[in-house]
Amino acid sequence: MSESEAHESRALRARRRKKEEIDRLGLEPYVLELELNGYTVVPPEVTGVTEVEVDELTDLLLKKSEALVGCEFTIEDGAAAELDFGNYPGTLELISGAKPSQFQLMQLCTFDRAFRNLAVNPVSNVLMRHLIGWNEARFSSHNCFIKWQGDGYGELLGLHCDQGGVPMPWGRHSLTANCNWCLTEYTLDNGAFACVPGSHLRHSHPVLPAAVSEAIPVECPKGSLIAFHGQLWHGAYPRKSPGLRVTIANYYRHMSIAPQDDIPNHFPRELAEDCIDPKLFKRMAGFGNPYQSQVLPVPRVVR
Ligand SMILES: O=C(O)CCC(=O)C(=O)O
Ligand SMILES: [Fe+2]
Repeated sequence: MSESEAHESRALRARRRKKEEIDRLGLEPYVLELELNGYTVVPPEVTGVTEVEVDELTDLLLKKSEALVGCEFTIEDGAAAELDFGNYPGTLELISGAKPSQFQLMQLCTFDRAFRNLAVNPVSNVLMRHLIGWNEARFSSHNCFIKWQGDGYGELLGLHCDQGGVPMPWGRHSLTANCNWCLTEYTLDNGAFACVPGSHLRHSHPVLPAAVSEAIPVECPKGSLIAFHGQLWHGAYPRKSPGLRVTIANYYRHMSIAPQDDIPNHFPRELAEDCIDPKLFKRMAGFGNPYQSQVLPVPRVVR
């Protein structure tokens, strides 16, 4: 078999495997939405993540928040004390100059097996591998947003593309893609995800402020998964109601893109074994990159 035949059969194998997985999990309608709109909302009945699991993830995140911030957190009432970020200007808040009303917890897969199990959820992984490349998709980072009543990202809704750091021109390929797991119900007043449907086909950064009037809230029940393309124009509406919006963002990348969190080199291997699908976790983590040592042989002098 020639090298090009071997390459082609690998690509064909990946395509066949992808189709089998999409069919097996009943994901065709969600894949079509991803293609058309750049995002899709997958209900808990389809992801297989139960309410008990959602509550367990939420409890772990609220406990971690309490440990880091120093006061109790509940979904109904939010933080039990007034919080102050000092002069911290936020990240996406910077676009509008809004005062931050959320914080992020990072490296979730180091916290607990429950987060590692979510990271290898078969439905989210098939959707991400569909967008990025069946063999080429890898984890980028695993984060959580804890958001309360306030200005959110301000008037411009923090609209951005996740693959914004990739040099232009962008092709139709998703070089990064994202899974937002909504651990609390998303409504406009609760501070829902905002996006411009179909904007991933414009292959550009959002045009502001015009994009704000094109944006829509993505409203969905607790436990839903919002999966989206790296070029989708998105952000979020401010939370107007009391209490908390809790979201896990499991972010993926093409293997040619640097990870946000250096999982290949720094994630503890023994933790990767401790989850429901260690094989998939290790594959998506991208452990074992060659070229960090003398991986190829050198010839020896003939005597
Ligand atoms: O705050 C939000 O809901 C938007 C999150 C976001 O931009 C992301 O996960 O990439
Ligand atoms: Fe984003």
